[in-house]
Amino acid sequence: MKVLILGGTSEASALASVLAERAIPALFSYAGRVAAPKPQPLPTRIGGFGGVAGLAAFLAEQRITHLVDATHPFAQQISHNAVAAANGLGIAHIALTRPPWLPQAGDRWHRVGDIAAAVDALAGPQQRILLAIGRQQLAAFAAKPQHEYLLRLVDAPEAPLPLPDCRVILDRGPFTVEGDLALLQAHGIERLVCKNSGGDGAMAKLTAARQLGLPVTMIERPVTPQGHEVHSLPAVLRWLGHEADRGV
Ligand code: 3Y8
Ligand code: NAP
Repeated sequence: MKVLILGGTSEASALASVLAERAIPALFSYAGRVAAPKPQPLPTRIGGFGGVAGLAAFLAEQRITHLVDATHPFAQQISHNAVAAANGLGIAHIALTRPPWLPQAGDRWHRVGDIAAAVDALAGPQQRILLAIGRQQLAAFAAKPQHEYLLRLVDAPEAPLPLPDCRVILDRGPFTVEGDLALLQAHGIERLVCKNSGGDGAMAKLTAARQLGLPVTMIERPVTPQGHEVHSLPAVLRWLGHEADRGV
């Protein structure tokens, strides 16, 4: 057995730790989106593969037997490529994803289908907005320049930002409720805009928004064919035939 984990999420890191502890032969892969990705306890490669063909060639040359797609639910392209490359080679594939968040009592969510709908929803008068969607899709919000945006980014922006009135805080999660409460209050945030990423690593801001009674524009995730999909680490270990070991 030799596993390739397509990473970039808390769940991918947790899986990498378990495989390393159990000395299960495995490799870890990042896209190379941030300057210093979190180190992993597995041999790690950073950068794109070169589409489906590049990923298939990597799987073949590395003699990967099990492909685990533990990428983020908004990372659509890599997930599509993973299914296509695994099917093409006839190797085992599983997607480890986390269920979307659901609104709870006290939440003031406005759910939209994509980034463009989130931008359209900001047509009102100026607000102080925490735009917690990372860096890749900021340009769309230039269509609503009237707002004061607070951006949370992993790395300092290299190019000028596309928003006329914005401030940047540099931070990588997982985040805490205390930290996000303090952030929202310190900046007088009146609305959050975020992706329905699921999981625990980015949920703190929603709990903080609920406590402060703030509205949230929630961008629902795209539909991506994941093939065989599970939502827990034990389910992946069972699939790998390693559930018999110590409990997780
Ligand atoms: C490079 C690798 C771990 C993984 C930690 C999770 C949690 C913290 C919350 C907010 C939301 C956002 C963003 C976010 C979170 C975890 C997880 C998660 C959201 C790192 C990482 C990589 C990335 C890429 C980065 C994106 C950006 C998205 C910031 C590592 C830290 C907004 C997604 O500057 C950029 O270009 C950043 C790009 C893709 C989305 C975007 O479009 O900008 N993640 N994030 C991965 C690679 O190269 O393959 O250093 O850990 C990983 C994590 N980010 O092991 O602890 O599990 O999701 N990541 C979102 O959910 O909306 C922040 O601020 O409240
Ligand atoms: P994406 O749009 O689905 O993928 C674009 C291209 O990036 C892929 O075709 C592939 O390039 C490369 N790629 C993506 N993930 C990779 C990985 N783990 N290893 C090697 N190459 C990878 O991906 P994305 O949304 O930019 O996400 C990039 C990374 O950030 C992923 O690891 C993801 O888990 C993480 N992340 C993304 C988000 C988000 O909001 N999108 C949030 C948190 C974490 P080639 O075609 O050249 O192979």
